[in-house]
Amino acid sequence: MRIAEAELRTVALPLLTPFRTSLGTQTVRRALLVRVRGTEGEEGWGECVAEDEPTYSPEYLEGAADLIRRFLLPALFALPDLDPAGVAPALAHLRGHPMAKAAVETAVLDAVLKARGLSLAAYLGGVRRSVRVGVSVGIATGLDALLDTVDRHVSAGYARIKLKIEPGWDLEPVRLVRETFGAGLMLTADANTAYTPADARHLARLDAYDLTLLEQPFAPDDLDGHARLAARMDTPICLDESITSARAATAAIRARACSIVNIKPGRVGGYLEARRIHDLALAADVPVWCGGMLETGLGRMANLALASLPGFTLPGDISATARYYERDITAPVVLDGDSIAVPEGPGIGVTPDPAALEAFTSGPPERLTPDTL
Ligand code: OSB
Ligand code: MG
Repeated sequence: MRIAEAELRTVALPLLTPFRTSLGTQTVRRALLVRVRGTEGEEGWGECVAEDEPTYSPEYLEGAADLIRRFLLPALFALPDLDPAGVAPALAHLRGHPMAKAAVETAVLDAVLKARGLSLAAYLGGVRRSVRVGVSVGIATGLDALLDTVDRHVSAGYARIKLKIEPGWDLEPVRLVRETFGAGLMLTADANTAYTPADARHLARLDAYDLTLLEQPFAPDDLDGHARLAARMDTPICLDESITSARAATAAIRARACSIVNIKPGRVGGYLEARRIHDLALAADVPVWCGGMLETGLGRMANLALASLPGFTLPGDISATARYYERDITAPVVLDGDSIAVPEGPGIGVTPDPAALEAFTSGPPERLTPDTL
């Protein structure tokens, strides 16, 4: 089968509360959705996790849409056979843009697996029917507000709390949350590159608070800085922004720049590359967990499939719909205890709800066929 038609649309979902990190504040999540239809009628969806601005990564939503429209879909329309494993090789001559590539590969995976009646979790080699999950808590307006937010998520049942930190919002919030919720709370901190190696002594003071990991303190390309910090801290260093491929993961692990890896399919070019990172990390005894990009239900359902692989031993940033949005574009993702069920249906296991799509889509969806190119 070939791709007969594709559609690009942008949805805009208001966040229930603003999400502030060291990179900026988000109040609305805009997401680029890719739908493909094969020549035998099967449909598949993919969510592109590129954000409005190129702050977390060099990609951004409008740029990703342009790339998909002008380069990625034309390359895929030329493919005689829609094998998911053939998508990345067919796009490899186009440099970079992992988030855009991941979105189209996911749409193809969803279409092909739906046609085969196979779930994404089964295809990837998942071994769990539900996965433990946590919440990523943004930088708050004050310490009282932070404690209220953490209390709400702990009461809801989440297995782990991750605090966003930056210079001026680090030791005190971490200390207070540890003191208030006790030794039993699994707690981590994510700096989103807000520090430099000159801050190493300051960051080492986080060792007092028994964090499960410290995520990405330094710039994405500073493997050496992370390795030197890892050598002087007891807290395990986890990399997020630095891990852009399986090769980058191998280099980071070899350099001892991290002892834990955050895997985000968008950041690494798709679920198949994400699985390669899982495999190499498992072989190296490096725990992994599934990160998040404030995805809609579509992206989070797919992430649940990835997180069901055996090496995902730490709770992921895959929270229930109620943590992000009043209304989702899929059936709501719900928490069950400290876990979320892995979808069992074919492909991603969900399809966006047409009424919700209608309500959230900004501008007319763009339809692309081999003839329109
Ligand atoms: O660094 O993990 C991050 C959201 C957007 C961009 C980067 C990050 C995040 C989060 C939120 O931490 C995770 C989630 O989707 O809940
Ligand atoms: Mg992160």
